[in-house]
Amino acid sequence: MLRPQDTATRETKRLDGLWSFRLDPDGVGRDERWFAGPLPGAFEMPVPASYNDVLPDAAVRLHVGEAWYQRTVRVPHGWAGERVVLRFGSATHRATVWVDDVEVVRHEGGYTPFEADLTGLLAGRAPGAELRVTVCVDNELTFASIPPGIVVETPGGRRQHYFHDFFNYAGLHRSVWLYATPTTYVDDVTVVTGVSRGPGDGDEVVGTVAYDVVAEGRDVGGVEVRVELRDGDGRTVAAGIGASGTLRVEGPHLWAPGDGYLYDLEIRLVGADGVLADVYIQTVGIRTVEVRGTQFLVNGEPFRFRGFGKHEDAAIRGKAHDAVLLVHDLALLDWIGANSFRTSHYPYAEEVYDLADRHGVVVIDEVAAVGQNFDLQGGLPGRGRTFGPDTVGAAAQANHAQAIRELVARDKNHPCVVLWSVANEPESETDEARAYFEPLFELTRELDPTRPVGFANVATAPHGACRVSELADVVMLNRYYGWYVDTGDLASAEAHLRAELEAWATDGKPIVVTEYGADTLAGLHSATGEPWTEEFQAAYLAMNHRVFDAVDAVVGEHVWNFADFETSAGVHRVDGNRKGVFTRDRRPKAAAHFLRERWRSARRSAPTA
Ligand code: BDP
Repeated sequence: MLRPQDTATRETKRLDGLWSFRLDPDGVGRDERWFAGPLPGAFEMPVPASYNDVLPDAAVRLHVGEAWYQRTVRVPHGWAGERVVLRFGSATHRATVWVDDVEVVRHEGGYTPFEADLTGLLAGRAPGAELRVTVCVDNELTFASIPPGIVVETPGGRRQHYFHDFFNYAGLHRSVWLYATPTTYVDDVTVVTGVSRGPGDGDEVVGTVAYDVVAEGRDVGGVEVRVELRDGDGRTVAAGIGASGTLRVEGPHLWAPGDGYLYDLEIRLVGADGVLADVYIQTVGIRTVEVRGTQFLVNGEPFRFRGFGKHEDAAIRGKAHDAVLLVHDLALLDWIGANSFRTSHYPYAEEVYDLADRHGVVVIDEVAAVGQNFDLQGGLPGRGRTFGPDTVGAAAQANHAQAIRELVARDKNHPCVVLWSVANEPESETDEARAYFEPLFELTRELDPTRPVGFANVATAPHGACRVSELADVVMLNRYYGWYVDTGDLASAEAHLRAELEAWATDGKPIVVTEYGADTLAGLHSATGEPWTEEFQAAYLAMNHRVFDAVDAVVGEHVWNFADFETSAGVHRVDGNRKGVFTRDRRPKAAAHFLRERWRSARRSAPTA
């Protein structure tokens, strides 16, 4: 799905700011047609934001069910006769949208964009019409949703339980747009890049950019697709005619970790009369990704992942996309010497990938399939297996497949994305899990044959027991030796971690340790390095690194987590999860300085690895 863009033929209007908002605890808004007029009893709510922590009100924070947003918007006068689209960056976890009294779109899944074409609805209206946009957002998690959850009735009201370790923030977390395109328009583009040596002259590098443009609309039969690839200085380096083709770039400046060099692919639809029908610009990073044996190669060079599992999380804002935090977080990644992160445990805002592209930061892109494991914290004793007809079954699998489709459709053209993660810590040692995941791996490969696919394996399904990892190209392991097991006993932890990694290494695939970490209360110190202290976090990381450095197949280390983050209340969580290397407000703990030493010196010796 393309992004809203301002070009010679396109215009955008962002609908962020204060919207009217109200909860619907009794679920009456649809019957009472709250969309049909000004939202009754509404108060202000910023967009983008999670609604949960904006007000000091437990009823809002812990609300379960539907919540309503509304605002009016004027369609710019100059858009008369254009195709007009309303687009949501995300609505967590599902939404129904009305424009005036008309339902225009429904969407399931809290972390991918969706849109409604309003052109038909606007036909016959005077230019500059005012529209009432109403969104009903539902935060309920069920066995069918991605991620799963269960709502229980308690004396205090309905409560949402879930099996993942981050707060169930909800609302409109990302920008809402109204945008206009011509009625004949570029609907989609897919770009796949390659790198080869030039024919004959051994050393000359040639980049290839295979493109596939989908045009739609009224006069689509009467337009020709023309593309032009421009380098960072605006010079045209290749051009093509036709909806698909392959451009050759002699001596390309490759996109590489630490070197986010981008080209612009300008796509034009041109009518027989030479008139420009539409123009869209797609950024392109020329690079390759490949798994070969136990190596993960970017542009044919071994790449080692250094960085974090992150979250979209901040005080008050919850999971809102926030440009301040985005720029700050990427600057901190650079400061600490990290080269990559995982979008644990859901697709992040599109702006995050734009900046990662531009900064040469490598991304493992994860779908929101987290907590598909009833054995873990928050589990439901006695409920049996996670996957099955009465629990996470066919309906969940269909939603999971759709979430993968939307993830790939959204992020396929980002050079920063090098690996798809189809789940985090699912039950994976059972036949049911295997049957559930096999088609999802196939689907992901079918949608994108160019990137490896994996999932983050949980400690309770070790090598030999896990039935899903053989479907993966990369072994991704979340391990907490020294924290959840061998707590505080780093000598035992080291032996156990090493034994397990050596077992996984026999599979002959690259291993990325996608989580290792220890809860650490900033400011808590101890001469003897007790768990929860800053000293322990650093010693714990050092132990892990000794083991990683001794096992050749380990090609990546992602500390859990970049920053402290909010979770649901629980006896193992003190104001959230404290495994951050930075606090929630992004102050470094002692471990940050320790990691900085290790990762910056690695970067000095291999700047693009
Ligand atoms: C893993 C999960 C992650 C948790 C982490 C932890 O993948 O979401 O936050 O452990 O317990 O199980 O800190």
